Amino acid sequence: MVPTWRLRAAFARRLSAVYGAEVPAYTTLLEVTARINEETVRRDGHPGHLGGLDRVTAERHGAIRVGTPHELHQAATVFAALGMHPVGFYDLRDGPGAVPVVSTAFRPLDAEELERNPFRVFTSLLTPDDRRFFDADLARRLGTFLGRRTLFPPELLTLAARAEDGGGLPDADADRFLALATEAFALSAEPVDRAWYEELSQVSAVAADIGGVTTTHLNHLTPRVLDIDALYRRMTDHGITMIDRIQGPPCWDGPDVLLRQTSFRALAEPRAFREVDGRVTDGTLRVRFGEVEARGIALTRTGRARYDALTAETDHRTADPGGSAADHAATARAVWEAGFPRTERQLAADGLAFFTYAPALTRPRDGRRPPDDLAGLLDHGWLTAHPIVYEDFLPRSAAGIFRSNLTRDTTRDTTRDTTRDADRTAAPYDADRLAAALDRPVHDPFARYADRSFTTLRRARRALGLDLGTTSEESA
Ligand code: OOG
Ligand code: NI
Repeated sequence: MVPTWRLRAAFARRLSAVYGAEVPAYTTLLEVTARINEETVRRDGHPGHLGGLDRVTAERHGAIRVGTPHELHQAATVFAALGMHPVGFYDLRDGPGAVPVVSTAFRPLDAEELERNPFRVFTSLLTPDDRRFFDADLARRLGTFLGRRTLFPPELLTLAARAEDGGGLPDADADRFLALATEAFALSAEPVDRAWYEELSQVSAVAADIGGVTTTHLNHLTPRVLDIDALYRRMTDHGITMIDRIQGPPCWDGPDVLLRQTSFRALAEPRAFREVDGRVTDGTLRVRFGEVEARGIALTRTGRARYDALTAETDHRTADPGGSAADHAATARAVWEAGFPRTERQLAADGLAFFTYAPALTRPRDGRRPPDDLAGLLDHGWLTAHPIVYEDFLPRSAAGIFRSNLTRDTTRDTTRDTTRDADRTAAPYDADRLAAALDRPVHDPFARYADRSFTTLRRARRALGLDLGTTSEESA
């Protein structure tokens, strides 16, 4: 019997092998990442602080895009077999990098499962009923096209359901399931209908990538690196063109929080096309790329609000379009130094980040009772705090990642944002609508982190003989 987590780890490995064969620059990225991780461990010691080295070495996230709620539901069935569940709702349809999708991330929920293998897949759903992007006629034709295709064969879905029910699969079935699941996300050799793909590209390259072909495919696969600034320089030295900066928090000497990501631009890949006259020709498409990420500590809602405010402040100060990437980095660092705690202890005491807590092994023996507040408990050595890794994504970085790889901007009619004509407005999408399509709950990431933090804090307080009444989500 192959248990769920082994299926997940094997699936991540197989996808990585397929993607490496399809996109050679990804293999270079993996090599450079492994080298940087080794060097970082040698220089700074074992990084167990934010996940063990085994976890980090195997750690990947993928990104896929589907066309209909039905396809999303099926993708969820496959991921559930791998112990990956929908967490978070991301609406990427607004702002300067708007793309016509809403997204969630499938990932393991529990700490032990994450440590075994944290494979996660950022999954986006096309929104053809959003009239700011698609007119009614195009939406109808998209619906017809998408309704005719099958992304996931019935055998795969049957095996997936069995794996979910049984918490794994017998060896032979496991192999078959993994082969079918991997194949579902490989690039297809099926010719692309040139006229249809082009028509959708006029609206959005992402719409064409999703709705212009009869299959789905991995859009990118992302390893985790321990020093993303070093990686960015090294990839540039290798002659690989990176996007102009690292997304997320700046490089600074305070705690690593949330997520920092960067990528190299999409490369031209050979694809077959079917022309209007029926001929099949060779061509290229530029949609798939390589991305790398560094993960830090999960922030509470208050911490996240602080992060968003500092990001807005940085934007404001760097609004001058003539500024270089180096100016941007220096400004961002200055803004953070003025506005963000410099230590993990301060993050914990201010309720800005999530930690697990444990009674200190050697506690004060001065006869005094432990203080009641978290800051006091940490300062006087009663409790130790261990950071919780951020396991999710950032909508702004996601939009930046999408956008950086589009050759052409999305056409979105912004006059339709506020119009009263129901026929022309943004289609309402939220976590509930996504949950209905999935027929599964969409988990709230903050609630997951808070729950874990809370449980350990309550246990630690009980061990110190303190009451449990004063803990709130934000102090956890
Ligand atoms: C997904 C973009 C989001 C990330 O790392 O933020 C993402 C996509 O391009 O389909 O993967
Ligand atoms: Ni990504």
